[in-house]
Amino acid sequence: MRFLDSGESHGPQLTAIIEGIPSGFDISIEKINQALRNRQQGYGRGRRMQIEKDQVKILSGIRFGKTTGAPITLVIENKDFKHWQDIMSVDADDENENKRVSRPRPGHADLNGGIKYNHRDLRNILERSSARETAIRVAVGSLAKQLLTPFGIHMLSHVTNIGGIQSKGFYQLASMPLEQLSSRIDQSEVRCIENEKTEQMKKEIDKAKNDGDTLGGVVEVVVLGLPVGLGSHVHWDRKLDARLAQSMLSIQAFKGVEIGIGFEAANLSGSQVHDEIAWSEEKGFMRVTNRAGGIEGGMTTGEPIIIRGVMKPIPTLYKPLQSIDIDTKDTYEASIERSDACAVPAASIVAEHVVSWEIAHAFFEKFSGDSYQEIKNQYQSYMKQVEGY
Ligand code: EPS
Repeated sequence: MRFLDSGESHGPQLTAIIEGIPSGFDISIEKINQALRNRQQGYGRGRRMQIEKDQVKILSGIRFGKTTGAPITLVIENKDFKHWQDIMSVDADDENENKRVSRPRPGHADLNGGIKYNHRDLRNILERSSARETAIRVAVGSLAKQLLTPFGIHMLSHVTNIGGIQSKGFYQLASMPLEQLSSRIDQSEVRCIENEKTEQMKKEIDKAKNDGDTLGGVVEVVVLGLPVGLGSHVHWDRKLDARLAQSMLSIQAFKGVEIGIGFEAANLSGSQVHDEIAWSEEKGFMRVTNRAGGIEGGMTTGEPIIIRGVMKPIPTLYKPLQSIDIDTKDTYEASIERSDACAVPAASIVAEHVVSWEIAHAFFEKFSGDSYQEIKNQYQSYMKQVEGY
């Protein structure tokens, strides 16, 4: 299973081609569109989100609501393209020297990308490094998520920190039923489970916005209903925790990842960190606690996966930061007209969907086949084997 995506932030569209999806899986376009709507929401977004109305178009690989086994093509139109047609034109005659971007923004890919790809117009870098690309990755992840639903695998995401305002994580919320968690998260404008913290986070965002500044934060994703043994210990590149970390860090502006208790493990002794093993007739093998966050030895333990990612404050600021013009080499103060003050709530949706893709990838590596029926047979036979272990 793999996918490639393409598209510029202000170009005509984002496109993904997904290969290796078995046949016979139910896919709901409405579920993909709901995920896209969720990604567009969240307190702290800028004016661009009033222009875009993300909706997926499926151009291949699905007929009558089911996957056919052929490559699946997804497209999301950029409504803003109509304002950028000249600047984003493919036609050489439309090139306009005056519209060139020569001032790299600190914290962005602009300068490194410009030097590496030898562009004198930094728009060639910023258009592709933009977080607009996360829209198509959410669409791909939503499709992947739907492939896992028949096997009882579900995921949820929320925000646990914005600008230093900390809220409860899944460890403290484990006793709350999934539906209740989910509806409380969806009701919060910043996808935070605690009402009081939601208000505090919104105040921090307002403050940052008034100061021409931006805020980052922490998002957390939980995956439930996993079988034991997805991923593997045998090769570095088959370890599920390593793959999840890679995909989380591939989200624009993400700077760190924690699995389970994460960095807190440095402050504790081994006996306080590792999860004791138990067994019961009804449940088989299990862990008494889940500090490992559902992965040991690069493989799922069968306990929920708990993974967090930290997003840096968006580097496109109204407040000027010092930079250098690549043509004149003069110092200037970089400031920008339009940006999000905080996109952490949106990033929680993105994190949930890149995790969904990675879990589906590992799932279909373990249970491989060309059709739903073939995969279901394999899954059931493995679960029987696990039960008898
Ligand atoms: C982004 C800058 C802003 C965001 C954009 C990501 O876009 P613009 O420069 O057009 O105002 O709105 O996010 C999205 C378009 C999106 O769909 O999330 C950036 O530089 O990364």
